[in-house]
This record gives sequence, C-alpha cells and structure tokens, in this order.
Amino acid sequence: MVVRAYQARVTGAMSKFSQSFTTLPGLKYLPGCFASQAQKELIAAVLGATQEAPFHTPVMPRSGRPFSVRMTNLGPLGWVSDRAGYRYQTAHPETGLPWPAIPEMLLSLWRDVADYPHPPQACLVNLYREGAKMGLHRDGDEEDFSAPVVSVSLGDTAIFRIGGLERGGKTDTLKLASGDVVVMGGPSRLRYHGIDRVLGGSSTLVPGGGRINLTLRRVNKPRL
Ligand code: MD3
Ligand code: FE
Repeated sequence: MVVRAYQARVTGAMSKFSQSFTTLPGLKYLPGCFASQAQKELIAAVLGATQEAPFHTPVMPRSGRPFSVRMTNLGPLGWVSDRAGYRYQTAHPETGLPWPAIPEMLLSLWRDVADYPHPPQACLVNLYREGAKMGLHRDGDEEDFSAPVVSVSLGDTAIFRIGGLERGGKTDTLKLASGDVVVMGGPSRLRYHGIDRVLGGSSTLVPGGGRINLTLRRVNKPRL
C-alpha cells in the first residue's frame, strides 16, 4: 500500500539512486534509475547479445506447458526451465553455447545497488510480448539468498505484484516503467511476486513492442 502511495508522489527527473524507497524491508525501488539514453544503450547491448543467445520459450516442469514469457541469459550461469525442472546451467539450451557476458552497465549497477561483495553470476532476460505475464512465484533456485535480486525494466510498463513469504497472503502492486530498478534483498528476497500484465504500447524502446526485464542474480555461495 505504502509502495503505491509513494509512487503517486514520484514526480519529474530524479538523480540516480536519490529516491530509493522501502516500506517492505529489503525492497528498494529506484524509479527512473536509467535515463532514456542509458536505456537505449542497455537495450542495444542486450539485443546484441541475443544474436548469439536467442530467446527461447521455456516450458513448465512435468507438464511441458509453455511460458508466455520468452527467455535468454547473460553471464556464467543461466536459468532454464524444461520438463526436467528448473536449474542454472552454463550453456544455452538450444545452441549449446556459453551465455554471452553481462554488459558492464549492469555489473556497474550491481556494484552500486546490491550491497553484496561479489559480482552477479546470472542475468535472466525476460521478453514480454503482447499478452505475456508471469504467475506468482518465488525465486528459490539460488543457493545464496544473502545476495539480492536486482531487476531492470525496459520498454512497456508492467503491473508487478508483490506478496509475502507464503502463497495466499495479501499482495500489493507496483507499476514498473522503463528504466526502473527494483532491488529485492534481505527479508524480501523470498517474497512471492509476479507480473500481472504489461501495458502494450506504453513505450517504443523495444523493437517490435513489449517489455524486457533483466534480473541480476548470485547463484552460488562465493568460495572464500
Ligand atoms: C521479488 N521477473 O524473472 S522482476 C523472474 O519483471 C521475475 O520479469 C519479473 O520474477 C519480471 O523471476 C519480476 C522483479 C523481481 C525479481 C526478483 C524478486 C522481484 C522479486 C525476488 C524476490 C521478490
Ligand atoms: Fe521472480
């Protein structure tokens, strides 16, 4: 609730990271973190990498039902889902090639906002075309929940839903616009969350329309 109240008060341009906000402990919402030129550079870097690591359509474990979101990854590890289950792996499931590197802009964002002393290992790239959504779920496939998940929204605005630590509790929604960053750490790292819908035509950033979400993640516990 307070998240929404805050968002209504956000106006105009703001300097990087000046307006981080949280009512939910561990959630940092950084609206407009990337200005429009930076969004263009970031989308160019990400779409460039998708030449090498094209979007694929993941399917649900067991049922094989396709996700409406298409995915690829950047970095040493990538998250995949197929009939066998969810996991992180070093190679693209269709090309067998290693995932492309995480762009420097994103590594730099992680250093600025993650408050975690090791680099991210995976950047999941989610593509939402017309009608795509993501059901309520928890990100539980990582070994190290002490690292946050850092999300960057690009393109069309999404209605993001955030709940508690258990399914069926109360939830709140937050509109995520192009350039917005969300950091989910601490006690919020295991909250249920999802994307209800994407507001088609709200941005022209993504060629062909829609939304791209990037999530930076630490997968393994760092070895000391
Ligand atoms: C809240 N992606 O890839 S990112 C996902 O916009 C995912 O594509 C959504 O959920 C998207 O797993 C939401 C924001 C986000 C990421 C991780 C979280 C919210 C989170 C982890 C815990 C709680
Ligand atoms: Fe998630």
